[in-house]
Amino acid sequence: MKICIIGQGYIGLPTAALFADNGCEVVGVDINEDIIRTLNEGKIHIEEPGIQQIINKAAKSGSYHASLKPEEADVFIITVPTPFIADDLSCDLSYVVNGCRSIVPFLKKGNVVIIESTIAPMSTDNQIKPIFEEAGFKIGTDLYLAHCPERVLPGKIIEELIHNDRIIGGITPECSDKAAEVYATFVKGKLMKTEAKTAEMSKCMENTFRDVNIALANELAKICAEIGVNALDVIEMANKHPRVNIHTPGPGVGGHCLAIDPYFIYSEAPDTARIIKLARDTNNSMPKFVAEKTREIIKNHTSMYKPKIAVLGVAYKGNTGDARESPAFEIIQRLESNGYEIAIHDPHIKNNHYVGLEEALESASIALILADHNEFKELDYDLVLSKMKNPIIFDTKNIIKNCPEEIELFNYGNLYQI
Ligand code: SAJ
Repeated sequence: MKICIIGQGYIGLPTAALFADNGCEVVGVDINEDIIRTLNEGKIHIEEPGIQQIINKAAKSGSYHASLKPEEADVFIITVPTPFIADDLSCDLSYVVNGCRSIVPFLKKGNVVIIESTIAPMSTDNQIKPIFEEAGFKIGTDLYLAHCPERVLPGKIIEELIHNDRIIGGITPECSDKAAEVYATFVKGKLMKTEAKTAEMSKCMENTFRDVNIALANELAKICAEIGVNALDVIEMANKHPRVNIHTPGPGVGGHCLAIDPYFIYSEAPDTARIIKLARDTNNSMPKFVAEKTREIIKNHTSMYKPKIAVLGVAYKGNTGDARESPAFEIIQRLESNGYEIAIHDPHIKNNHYVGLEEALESASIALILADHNEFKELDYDLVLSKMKNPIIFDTKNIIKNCPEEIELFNYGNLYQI
């Protein structure tokens, strides 16, 4: 089976790697020349465990190559980004539509086309199907079209691609059958067949469920800071109830999924999707809250003339170099506009403006933890004590345990004590 995958990003590349590793011939297509060059040199451009080894093996055996242009194949998979349109918060399908148009000249009868990108409910029926029908294909007999959303967690992509259950949303039952056969190549989880619109809504709702629950945790943290309760203790106690699972409050919600997908539902039914929108607004308010609390800590607990803030971590997710939609950027920008000197350190992100841990901590008034990297869970406290005069840590990810007494620690458990 030959597979052509449009988009070689966080999802397209690992998917390509797994098909190539399981007996398929794979061409990975991307519009970015640098990415194609990097991949054809046998290197990968994302930080994700396990992929480099598989790509090395596949490139050697000839089962994988990267290209700027699609090629004829049996199966076409679209894994391109779907941002939202700022004006009305709707799903921007332009990359998906362009990807679909780009494969039309290479399509033959009997091919399978799968959209993996997260898309708003009804997109496959209303916007994607017509592209192939206009090209003369009858869906369900000449061409098999399905929406099979990816649902993997960065950092564990390979494991989750193989073991997670998969939603297979065909335009017709025949489309679902054909798409399921494709994934049966390597997926060990269940292949659950359904309609395209159900698959679209399920995927958007999975991330909305999480976003709404995080918003509840963030709201709890704000209420506790206001009325003087330890939010972290509350969460620990409440979660001992067998049917309660309060999520973890943090600096806001980042990433390309939770911060975006709920809008796809909201924009389809704005008058009805009220909790969904309120949750987005609550999570979007967290960077302002963190910046305000940081200012309060500095004001009440330091006497420096020109305070310096060491920002530890900008990635939206711990132990990855992924900073897409990270709330850290708004926090940094707000604090910078207040005139603070900011030194940024993120051991997982290469950036000429970022500095090493020692340099970031040097004479800093406060260390502000914005990412739950393992490096910060086990901070070198001797270094902190030697570099900072009256060390204060504001841990917005609630990861610091066993902090020495000489360091003043703020987290969502004691914000009311600022
Ligand atoms: N976060 C909190 N509190 C929590 C959990 C997360 O503040 O209790 C924050 C994180 O710090 C991060 C953001 O939420 O900024 C999102 O992180 P995440 O790890 O929950 O999710 P993503 O966006 O990396 O991946 C999600 C996953 N969806 C679900 O868990 C329902 C993944 O399975 C999806 O494949 C992915 O979205 C996607 O591509 O849609």
